[in-house]
Amino acid sequence: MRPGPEGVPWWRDAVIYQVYPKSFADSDGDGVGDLPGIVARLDHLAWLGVDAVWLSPFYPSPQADGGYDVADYCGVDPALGTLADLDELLTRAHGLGLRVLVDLVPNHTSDEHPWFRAALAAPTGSAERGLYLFRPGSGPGGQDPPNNWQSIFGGPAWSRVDALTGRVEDGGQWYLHTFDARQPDLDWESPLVRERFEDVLRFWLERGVDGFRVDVAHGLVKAEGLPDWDGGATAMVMGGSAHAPGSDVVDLGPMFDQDGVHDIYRSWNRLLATYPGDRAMVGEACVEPAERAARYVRPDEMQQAFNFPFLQCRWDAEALRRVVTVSLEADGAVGAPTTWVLSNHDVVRHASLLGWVDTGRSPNGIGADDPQPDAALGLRRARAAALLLLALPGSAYLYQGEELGLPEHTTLPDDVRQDPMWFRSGGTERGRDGCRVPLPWQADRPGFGFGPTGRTWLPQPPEWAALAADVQRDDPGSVLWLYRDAIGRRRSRGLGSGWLEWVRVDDADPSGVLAFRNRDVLVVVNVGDAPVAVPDGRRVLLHSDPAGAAAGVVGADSAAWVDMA
Ligand code: TEU
Repeated sequence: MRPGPEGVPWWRDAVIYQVYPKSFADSDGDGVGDLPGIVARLDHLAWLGVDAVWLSPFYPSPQADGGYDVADYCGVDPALGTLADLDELLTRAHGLGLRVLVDLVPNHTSDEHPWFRAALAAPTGSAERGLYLFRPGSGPGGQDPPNNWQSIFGGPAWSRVDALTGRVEDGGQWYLHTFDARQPDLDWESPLVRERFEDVLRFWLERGVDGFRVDVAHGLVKAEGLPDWDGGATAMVMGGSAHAPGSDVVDLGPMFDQDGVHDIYRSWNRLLATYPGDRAMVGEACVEPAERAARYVRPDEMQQAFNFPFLQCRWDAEALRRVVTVSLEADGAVGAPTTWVLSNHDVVRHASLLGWVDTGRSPNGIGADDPQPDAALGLRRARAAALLLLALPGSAYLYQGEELGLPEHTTLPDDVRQDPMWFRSGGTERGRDGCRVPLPWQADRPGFGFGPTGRTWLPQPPEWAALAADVQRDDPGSVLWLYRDAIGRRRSRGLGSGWLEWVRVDDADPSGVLAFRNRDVLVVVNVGDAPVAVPDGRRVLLHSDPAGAAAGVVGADSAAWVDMA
């Protein structure tokens, strides 16, 4: 594996590529991606030049939430492969110099997890029930939920136990599920839950994983007494986009960002430290403001947390400058590297979000009858955004397919949708299927070469033919090559471990241009309308727009790296 500078752990400046296993590559032709499919395509990631892979859940799961409903934390879903396949994946990835992070889903299990099955079978007040948040209902006979919390996917966050067991229980028992009803929340006040998860961590660390992505890291501990909350559910979802970065503390309610969560990460930090090789954790802590999120990456907690305010930021120079500055300051204050991310499996792909004039919107999915983004504008901006993302100091997260410039599937037929958000919202939220469509590898093969039979568990948009990986490999002007070149230069110039200094490009309108120095590279991102000239006599290392490169300018919605050495 690439040696870091002496004593500097690999994750501080890593480029980490998120694989959503069901949609990356299919080896057996059933239309669902799998672990052998990933193994067969690892050379793509090595060629791209990333440092690590984060695998979204591949565990046994009824797939009520795309695998984030885990029925066995120490296994592999038979549809995705076997533990031996996972071992093979680790060996092959490590052989190619790629680290591997696996997804840990500790806030909730699947309703089919044996722990929950046992809890349902056991009586009220039993030790088995103690692993989860079972509570008596309110109102006469416990007919109403214990409190007014709403599920993030829509509807109440509580479901009745008797609906599952068919047994009437005194006081009408309910169980809490922050997400789908098939994802019961664990009770992290229970020492047994803590013990069992430490075993899960050990299981994977011993198998050789390099660390964990921690799902809903801000949600494990709930406020004592589970008090009512009138803030609704939307405010919890990644904080929404209403709050400016750097704003005051945002109350996320009694279900999120409780002080008690930090004890858990401190204990996991100690556990990881007993294994060799800089094992790391990255937290999905949807917490604002940045200072509050930085508490998850204090020296004795997790190594990284996702930078959701950056992902949600408008295409606006002032807003971007602000979110970058605030993030660097907040993480810098605790000695942690900042992370940068544009897309993941929960949000509309940024090549589509950036194709709207109003880039401040972040809907939960796009449907055929919604206003459609401008694909050409989105792609142009996505190319520029890639040069911003990969020039920033710290660690960068890529979501599978963004290196191909893939847009969201914005016209998926509603009858193929699978996201529980679509069902629980009664069809008012399209959900996240549009960013989870199987990848196009080969333009002229059925299913764009996703697997051997052409089957794909979600249909691919026909326009993806032009974006297939094999077509882009043959085109040095493609998005794929832009990502590869940027990752290579980022490494050779040490940008990930560099530092940022905002500068002005002399003839630029400062309101539309983002310009900074990182080591000996000048980065110019033009989100305005007026073109900016490249400084005289300086060589352009990378440009998101070939026409601008030829003309020696950075035009609207483009970006360049300029050599200042
Ligand atoms: O997401 C946590 C989370 O807060 C989500 O509500 C997220 O903000 C939302 O999907 C955005 O639309 C994690 C996983 O990333 C997600 O895929 C899972 O569905 C969720 O946890 C439950 O495990």
